[in-house]
Amino acid sequence: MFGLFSGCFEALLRKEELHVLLIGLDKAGKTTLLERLKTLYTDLPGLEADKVLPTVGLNLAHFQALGIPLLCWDVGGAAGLRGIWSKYYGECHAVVFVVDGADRGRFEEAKAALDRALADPDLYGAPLLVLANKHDVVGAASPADMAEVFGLVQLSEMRPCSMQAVTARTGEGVKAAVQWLVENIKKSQRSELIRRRMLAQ
Ligand code: G3D
Ligand code: MG
Repeated sequence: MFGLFSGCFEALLRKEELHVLLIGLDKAGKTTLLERLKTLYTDLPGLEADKVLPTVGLNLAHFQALGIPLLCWDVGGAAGLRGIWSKYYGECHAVVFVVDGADRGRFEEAKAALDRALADPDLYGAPLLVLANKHDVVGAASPADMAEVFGLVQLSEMRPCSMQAVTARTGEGVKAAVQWLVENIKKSQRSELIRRRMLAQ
């Protein structure tokens, strides 16, 4: 019986576009990551890293990964733009929080921004993937050290969480990160919550 339900749920997910919200401080590498996702998963290559401009509004990427259609929202991360993040919380299936792993001087600011976001009830239960970006930079913090700084063990009491190292510029680690996202969104009850909320509108 469970197999039948989970099969139906899987079929529904295949039709529905899943929403992933990319947030993090400015210069963490969110837009570079978004463009890398386009290059890895679509026929139209994204912009190369040296063509990416600071984000003021919103950038989007639609693509299919592991048979599931995904829509990524990349929202500006400068201090004056972070208030916009919450507009996307209610409809996102998962959050990707991008951190510049080489910029230890901003870890505290990044952790505070992440904690503020996760305290919003509209993100209830949303799987969280923290990406330690710029892993190519010599001296970048290891994902284990960053998991400690960002309190991943405590965060995982409230939601599925993972910390993974990536290099958005080259794409290293990005496919493994997307796989974690898709698998955890599939397992999450949040998808059902969002579906009900959308049907009620
Ligand atoms: P944001 O969208 O989070 O604000 P951007 O960040 O994607 O605009 O990237 C900010 C800077 O970080 C860019 O450099 C970009 O090339 C760089 N960057 C992004 N990802 C990586 C990475 O994986 N490795 C390294 N070494 N740099 C990366 P500039 O020089 O344009 O500011
Ligand atoms: Mg940007």
